[in-house]
Formats: sequence, structure tokens, C-alpha cells
Amino acid sequence: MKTSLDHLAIFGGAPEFTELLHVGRPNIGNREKLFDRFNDILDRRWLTNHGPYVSEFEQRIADLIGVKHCIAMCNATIGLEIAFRAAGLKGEVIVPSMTFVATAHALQWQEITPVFCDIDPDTCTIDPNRVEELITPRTTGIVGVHLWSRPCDIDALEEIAERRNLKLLFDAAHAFGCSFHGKMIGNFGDAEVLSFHATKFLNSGEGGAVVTNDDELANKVRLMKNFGFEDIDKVVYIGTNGKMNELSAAMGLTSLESLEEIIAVNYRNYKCYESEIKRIPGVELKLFNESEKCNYQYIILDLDETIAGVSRDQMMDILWAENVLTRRYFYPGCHLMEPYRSYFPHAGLLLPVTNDLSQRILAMPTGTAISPGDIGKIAQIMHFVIAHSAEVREGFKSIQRTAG
Ligand code: T4K
Repeated sequence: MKTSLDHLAIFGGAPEFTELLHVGRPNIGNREKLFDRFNDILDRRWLTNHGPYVSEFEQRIADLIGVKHCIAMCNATIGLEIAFRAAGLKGEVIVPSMTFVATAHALQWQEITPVFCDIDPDTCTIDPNRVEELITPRTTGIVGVHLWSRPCDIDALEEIAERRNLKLLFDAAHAFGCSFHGKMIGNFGDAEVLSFHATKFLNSGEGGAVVTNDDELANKVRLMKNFGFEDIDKVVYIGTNGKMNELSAAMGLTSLESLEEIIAVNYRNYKCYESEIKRIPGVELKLFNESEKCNYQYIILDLDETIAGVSRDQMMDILWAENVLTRRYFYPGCHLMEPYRSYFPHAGLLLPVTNDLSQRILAMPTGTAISPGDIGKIAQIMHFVIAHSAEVREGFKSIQRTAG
């Protein structure tokens, strides 16, 4: 690397990468098989409403997880809404603020109050020690989020939910293919909700699923995702349209066939980041527990400004200018987004770990679109920036002065 900052794109140089390296680049399965399935769908002229590909997809997911019921959905957000309603959540529900805003919206959308809970600094998932103090007579449930392919402290949450007679559900959007104490995610709490969005480990374009071992809950979810129809012309429930379509199921089935390859690539990338990042002062890679099954889908860095000499946001700006589109999953926390920010202006007082972590984390590009060579170059840029942190800070100040 050159010793002057001038070659960094933000200070006038050309970007290191000519093509954009995105977080969330979809993993694409075998195209021929996908097009065969699309042709089959078109020949059959059955595009949605419980078609054969959706049934096959549901069965394959249920078998893989070892769960009794898998109900495919058009996306995880609707899946969460339906699961929450079917489980009878109302009043207040305890949920982490460190999540994608869909988790909170799925509650608020049906006028259930999300009560934001802080996270454990080690697991970065909802802190069971903080949950109990948020329980009030209006509390009906707890929603844990298995963040960045890492399960919550499920044992502790189950103990609280049982003792306090609360429902327990999990937003498992990030955790398909992961296990907790050797048991696959999808088997815990009253129900768990998976996402098969384009950016996820397994993708169906858009899609999701509610998975549960509870027969009655599964039946309600099935009715609710189809307007409440129990039979032709017979509606027995309030419902919505949460159905997955056949094209998405075809994409999901095709992705499923490449699952092992995708895990292998994600793991290779993870190990590559691990060896590169440990040489960079002030930056830590969030490690996975390799004794569990994992999809290795989220590469998360924790940047400590006091050691690195540059802030997470300065590092992100530089990487973006180099065409490395990192993301701050999840900044600033749901409690600082509307409408929650206005509803609960003091929520942050109880969320010190969330507030701190959301300033430091950076999700990095991975998946089948990223090579070890790319990761080496990304690390080189980061290393260079930190080695020249004083000049970088000065550079940002002068950019600000010019802009002002
Ligand atoms: N719970 C949790 C914990 C979640 O993380 C999510 C979704 C949900 C619930 C709800 O699940 P779904 O209802 O979506 O099934 C993206 C995704 O849209 C969202 O699904 C995901 N979490 C979230 C973490 O990431 P944004 O707002 O960051 O999306 P966007 O458009 O900025 O794209 C993200 C990155 O992916 C970019 O770098 C571009 C890249 N990308 C995206 C798409 C769609 C591609 O390269 N190709 C693509 O086709 O939310």
C-alpha cells in the first residue's frame, strides 16, 4: 500500500474495487434447475395458493429442522405478524431494540407495545437478566431475536417465560440452519419465524416461514395466512394474505440444494476474515461457536474507536468510497426510529449496551459473491486507515470544512 492517503477514494484516488461489494448479495443456486422449475410452474398454470412447490418446500424445511410444522410465508415480516397474533400476544411484549425494525413493527402494526430490552454484551442478543424487570401486568410475551446467526440464551428465556406464564417466540430471520445445544433453531418457544429474503442464507427472493411444534398454533397460522379460509366459502378467522407463491418456492427449493456449498463458502470467508482482522488494532471479529451448526452468514466487526483512532462511521465512509458497501446492522436501534422514538423518548436510558454497540458494529460483505482475495484487500484498506488514523481524522475535518 502507498503511504499517502491520496490513493483512498474518499481523498481523491480511484476506488480499490471496480465492482460494488455489497453486504447481502444473494446466493444464487443452480440456474438450470431453477428455470426447469419455472417452466414446470408455467406449464402447470398453478402460480400460488398452496401449490406443489410450496408444499414440497415446507416439507423440506420441516425435515431439515426436525420440526412438526413449517408454514411458508410471503416474507418474515408477515410471518411475525401472523405468529404474534396466532399466539395471542397483546398489551406489551418484551423485545430487543438491537434488531431489524420489522421485529418491532410486526408488534406495533397490531397495536401491541414493544417494550425494548437491552442486550447481553457477550451474546449481543436479548439479555435475560434485563427481561424480568420489564415485565408488567400487561406483558403477554417475550420475543427473542437470534441475531447474526447466533441463538439467544434460549434456556434462560424459556425459564422466565414458563415461570411468568408468558408466550415466547423467536425472530429467527438470521438463523436458519443454526443450532442451539445441538438442536436446530426452529424448535424453540411457541414458534419461530424464518426469513428467506434475497439477502438471507437461504433465499426465495422474498419469503419466510413460521415453524412450530404446536399443532393448534400451526392450524391458526395456516388459517390466518389464507384470509381465515377453512374451506371454500368458509371463513372462520380474521386473516390476511401471507401465502408464499410457487415461483418463490421454486427459488427456495433450488437454494436448498446448494445449502452445503453456501455454508462452505461462508465458512471459508469467515476464517479468512478471522485471520486478516486479528492483525488490525481496534477491530474485532465477532466469533461463532463452531461446535454448533451455523450458516456463517453474518460477518460482524466491532470497531473500538479509542484503539483504532477512527470511528466506525469514518471507516464505513472510506470503505463505501472504495466500493465496499458495509452496513451498520442494526444502527441506531429500533428505539431511535419512528414511531418508537416519539412514543418512548426515554427508552434509551435502559439500553446502554444497545446504544454503545450500535455505534461500533459493521456488517461485512460475504457469501458466494466475495472471494478471499477481496477480503484480503478489504483488510488492507482497513489496516492502512488505522495506521494513518491521525491523518484520516484531519482529512475528514478538512472535507467537513470544505462542505461547510
Ligand atoms: N427480522 C430480522 C432480524 C431481519 O433482519 C429481517 C430482515 C426481518 C425480520 C424481516 O424479514 P423479511 O420480511 O425481509 O423476510 C435488508 C433486507 O431487506 C431485510 O430482509 C433484512 N432483514 C435486513 C437485515 O437487510 P435493508 O433495508 O438493509 O435492504 P437493502 O435493500 O438496503 O439491501 C441490503 C443489502 O443487500 C445491500 O447491500 C444490497 C444487497 N442486495 C439486496 C437485495 C434485495 C443485493 O445485493 N441484492 C438484492 O436483491 O434490509
